[in-house]
Amino acid sequence: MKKIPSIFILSLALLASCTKAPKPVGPVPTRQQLEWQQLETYAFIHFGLNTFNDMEWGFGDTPSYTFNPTNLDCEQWVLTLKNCGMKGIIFTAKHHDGFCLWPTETTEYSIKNTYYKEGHGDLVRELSEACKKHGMRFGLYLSPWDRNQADYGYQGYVQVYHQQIKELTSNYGELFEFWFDGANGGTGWYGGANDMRSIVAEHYYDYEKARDIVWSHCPHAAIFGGTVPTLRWIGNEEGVAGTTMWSNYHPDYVSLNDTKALSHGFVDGEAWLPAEVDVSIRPGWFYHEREDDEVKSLEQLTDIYFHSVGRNANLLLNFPVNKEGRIPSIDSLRAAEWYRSLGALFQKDLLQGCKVTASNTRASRFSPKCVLDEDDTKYWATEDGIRRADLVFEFPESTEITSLLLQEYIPLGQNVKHFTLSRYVNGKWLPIDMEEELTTIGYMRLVRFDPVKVEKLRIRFWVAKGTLCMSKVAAY
Ligand code: FUL
Repeated sequence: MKKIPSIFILSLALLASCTKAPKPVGPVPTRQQLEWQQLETYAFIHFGLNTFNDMEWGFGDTPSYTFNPTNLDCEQWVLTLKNCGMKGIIFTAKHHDGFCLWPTETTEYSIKNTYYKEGHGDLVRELSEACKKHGMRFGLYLSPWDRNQADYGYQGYVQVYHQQIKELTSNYGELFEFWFDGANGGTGWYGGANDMRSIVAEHYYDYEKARDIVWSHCPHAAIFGGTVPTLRWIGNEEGVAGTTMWSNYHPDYVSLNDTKALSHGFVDGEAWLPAEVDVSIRPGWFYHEREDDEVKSLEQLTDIYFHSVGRNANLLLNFPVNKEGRIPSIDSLRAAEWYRSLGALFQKDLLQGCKVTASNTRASRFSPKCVLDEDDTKYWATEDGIRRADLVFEFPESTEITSLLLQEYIPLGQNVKHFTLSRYVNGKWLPIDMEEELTTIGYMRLVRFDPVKVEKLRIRFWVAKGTLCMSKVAAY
């Protein structure tokens, strides 16, 4: 038999290995984390006793009868938020004051003891049903800190807290996210004691058990806060993620409130812990009439979008409900204007119709054309070991662009560490000047720049942790 040259066998082996999908780089998202990331924008609703008493952090002694909305309509909330592109709502079932907006069996400090529906109201039910009716995801915020409970700081309260989680997760259908707030301990009414209670949150609340209760009823819920979250806080309430933003994180840092680490993540983090940017459309989280003229401007909201969703994080935008029980029209009109303006900006992908080439391609099924289609299971990938490569888009005619969208194929991890953009005009490659550094991409990176004319656009990926895998590139 004729001997097959070993170089031939080697080439065949290389070819076979390259038609296979690349190996993941570092930690990868779970299916639940991936679905959560794809939500991109959803709303917070802060409503409760604070709304009626012009407070942000009730002390725990405000009489429950002061909760008295006159024209409450959960469908108005849902339709308003749907109209500005929100995919879900997270509702404050209980804030730090301990007042419960559902008829819990754990305390008398609840909606049962108000004039609302003569004590037969249940806002968690009303909102969950309105969300279901209009195809909106539903999630809950339950403050661990409770300034009303006499037992707060002692073991008895932890059982109450776990019982509240059980009531909320077992009676209102599927939840997409459960929020354990990080503000913990301090002064409060505490059943009349009027004192100061300090706790060590990581140990006190038994968050592993709390998580298990959530998942035993709502197995797909993302978890914010506590010791075993599936996502992390971004480290500020201003609506800004770091320009370098890894979804990778060091497990040892989960319980530390290290704001720098939270806003940037870690290039070599061993866990997948994507970030959520929470920010209010007004200065406060709860409604205050005096803030009616401080609703964020279109420009501020647009910056927030680019600095959150555009930097590999999800945006949780808060809408306070007013004393009537409605989202005020100033807020809803502004948010709708913002959504329309984003829609106009992202209306037409100018890369559609371009010829796309790459300096390296793994195999035909990982062709650079994959970055132009809408199928997020397809991606352009380089051969094993190739961590530096170019993607070039050739326009049919000179075209003006002002922004770019990039997405890595994150089911295989987050990979890109640095990239640059250049444009080809009059026979020369020129850099596209950028205000922010172009480091990470992750699930999504949006970059804005002054309008430039391009005949060709080049994205140069300079450094990556492993094989490059890009699922989408678009220009506007
Ligand atoms: C913080 C709370 O103290 C604020 O009142 C608000 O609920 C915000 C979303 O989280 O920790």
